[in-house]
Amino acid sequence: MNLLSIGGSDPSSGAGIQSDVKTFDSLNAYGLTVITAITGQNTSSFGMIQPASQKIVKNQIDSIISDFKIDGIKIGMVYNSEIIKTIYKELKNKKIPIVVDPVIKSTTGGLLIERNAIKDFKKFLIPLSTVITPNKFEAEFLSEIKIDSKKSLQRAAKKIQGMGAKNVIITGLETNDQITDYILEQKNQYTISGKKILKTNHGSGCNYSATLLFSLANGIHLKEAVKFSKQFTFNSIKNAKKIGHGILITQIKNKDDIREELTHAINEFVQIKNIYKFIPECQTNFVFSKKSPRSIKEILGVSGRIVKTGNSVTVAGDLEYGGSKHVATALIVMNKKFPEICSAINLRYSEDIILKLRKKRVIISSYDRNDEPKTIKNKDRSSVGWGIKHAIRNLKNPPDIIYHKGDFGKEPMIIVFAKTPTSVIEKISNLFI
Ligand code: PXL
Repeated sequence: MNLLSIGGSDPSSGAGIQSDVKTFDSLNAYGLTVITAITGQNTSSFGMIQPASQKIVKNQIDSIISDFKIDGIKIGMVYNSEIIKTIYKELKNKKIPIVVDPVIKSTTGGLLIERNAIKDFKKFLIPLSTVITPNKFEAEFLSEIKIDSKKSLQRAAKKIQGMGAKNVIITGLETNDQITDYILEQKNQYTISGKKILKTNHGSGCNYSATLLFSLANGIHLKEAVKFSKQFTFNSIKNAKKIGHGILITQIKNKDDIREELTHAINEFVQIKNIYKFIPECQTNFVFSKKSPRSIKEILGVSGRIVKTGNSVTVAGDLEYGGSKHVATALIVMNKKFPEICSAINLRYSEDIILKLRKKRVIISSYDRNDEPKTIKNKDRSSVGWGIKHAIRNLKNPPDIIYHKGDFGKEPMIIVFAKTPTSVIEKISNLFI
């Protein structure tokens, strides 16, 4: 997914396009940027603004839209009328989600739009917006309505919608211990509240609108998109850090290293020569766990499994926490005794492969499903848990491989265990191929 942020450069990387690139990247979207203005600012004060010329704004947009398929656009700082009109001309026929974040003032006091550009902002940019995300101050400024009651809040949102925005979200309304967003859709209005977190910060508004764009570009309904953005922004404020001498900068720590490594390892796995020969009838799952998983919900796996398609192997589904049942259950049991083991994959059993493995320096264990107590057999998924527990009961070191030879109606199976998906791939390449 490619997302474009049109906005100002903030050299502290707390807000503006730098912040948006970080947010998009953390969500595995590719971030493109068009710079409307260069600001000089840090966490204590706001310095100069140098707007970009109309020509270079147009050229940046042309360069990007002629090359990339863009899935969504966020518009932040636009500064002057020339830039506003240029953006309008370039984007007026676009049929993708556009989130307009009407930034007016920075937390450190800089004016992010010229006063005499407000009229054109309303005339040209608000009508482009799928969603506009003013905070209370920005909503009051745009609507010229003081928000001090539910009625005035609704009137302000309605007035902004009347300027041409499809949906309006007035963000960050503070009540006792909650922070509430008011959402006005075309035929629907509601509020979404979350825990309040009081930390003066630089970046939360940008984090919110950038994640909102990400969700909308993924086709997620506005209500769910707002919930996601609120949670993401809450976390970014909770993790905010004092990086400069002034106010805190929000931190995006949404990067899922587990997902990244498993994705990479699965890509390697499907490319191993002749690997299709090791995919069992019930197909393969490849899992990677968070530290000390308490349930399979903390273990990432392929929801639709890795399947054999002729002489090749394809990933049929998405990576999801809870996406694997059996291999994940096996891993939980293994991880309880050997906490360093966090990844596993199931492969097709054959006597030949076990004979071959026995000649190598690996720890192999097995279990016999015929030894399994009846009470366990009748319970779904407890078989594999029992089997692994049984197979490792006398081991001092973690095994590389556990197999069983099947049972009536149950396919025999091999499970390869390792600390990480990368070392699972290493084991498969060294031992099986
Ligand atoms: O958070 C609003 C914002 C957007 N864009 C730029 C900014 C700021 C706030 O400082 O500097 C460039």
